[in-house]
Amino acid sequence: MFKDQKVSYSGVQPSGNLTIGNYLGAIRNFSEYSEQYKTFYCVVDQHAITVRQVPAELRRRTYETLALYMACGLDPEKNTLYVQSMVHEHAELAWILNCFTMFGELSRMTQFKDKSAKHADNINAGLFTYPTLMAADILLYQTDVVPVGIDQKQHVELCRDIAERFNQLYPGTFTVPQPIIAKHGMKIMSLADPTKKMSKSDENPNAVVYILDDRDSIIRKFKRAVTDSGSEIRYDEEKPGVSNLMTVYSCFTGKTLEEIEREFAGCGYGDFKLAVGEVTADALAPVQNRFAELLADKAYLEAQMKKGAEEASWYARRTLAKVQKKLGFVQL
Ligand code: ATP
Ligand code: LTN
Repeated sequence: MFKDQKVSYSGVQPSGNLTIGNYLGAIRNFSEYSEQYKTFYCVVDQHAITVRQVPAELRRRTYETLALYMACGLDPEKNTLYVQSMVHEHAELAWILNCFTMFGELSRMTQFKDKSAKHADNINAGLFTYPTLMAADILLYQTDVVPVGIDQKQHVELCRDIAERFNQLYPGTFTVPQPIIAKHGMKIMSLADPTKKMSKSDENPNAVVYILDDRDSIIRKFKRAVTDSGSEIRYDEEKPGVSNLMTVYSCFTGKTLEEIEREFAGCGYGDFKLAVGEVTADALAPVQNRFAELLADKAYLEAQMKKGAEEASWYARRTLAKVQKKLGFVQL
């Protein structure tokens, strides 16, 4: 579809306030592709309704997520930034892909198992088929690379399997995508329980550092972070608390784990936690300032949403038409 240009595609749900996990594991890495790839970054509101949302909040967060994409450095002139529900081809292709995805495959998805345990009163079919909608997102744009945190690798691998299965039956339909997982920051852990992923829908606000938290809250949350027994600043998988803080420090400063160990040799956890809080607050300050400016201009954000949806639709329409033709749907 793009001749010599490769395609990067990713998405974030407007299901809560975005965290430093979303930033370091995903959004910060999106702009790496802006120059050489054709890039599509989507606010996946249709995925968000697989768990109950308050409509006014979903709407507000959709604007906010789009503004955060831009505040994190994604220029809407160089990247197609858009909202999933504004491009109806996603839902249409998802239905088709449902017919090429096995019940057993979907049953094995760990996110489905986790979310159905967490929302036991609402294990709906959308939660189950969430990965086929995600596959539709990716495959509509003939995507080559999908930058995501490691928790999404399994979904991208399923998307590859679906694409390969479809291509075997109908050759030459889809590009088979690769997941790209950031080396550092692939999985930032909760500050309250460092064996759990930091997640924007966590009920404990102290477990999570939000991109938009003010400086004092950031520093306070890191000060209270659960650490392990001992006092040495050393990366050790047996010590997930301090190792997680070292990962965050490394991501925001660019320093290696060895450099950090040397820098904090002889210091206690207290000093180190303060330093992690400070570098995080410093790194997020420019993003927060730009976000505030963007959010104040709703008309601009809406114009960008419209432009993004028009651009995305142009590509999505072409792939969907190709799929429909291959399947034998009558096209007038
Ligand atoms: P939810 O809690 O609603 O499931 P989430 O915080 O897991 O949300 P998503 O919208 O599902 O966030 O994810 C957006 C992107 O951020 C994905 O690429 C995901 O892999 C990445 N991501 C989410 N949490 C983390 C984390 N703690 N560390 C690294 N990457 C993450
Ligand atoms: N499932 C992803 C969000 C998502 C996505 C995508 C990511 C929806 N569609 C397409 C990459 C490509 C998540 O982060 N929970």
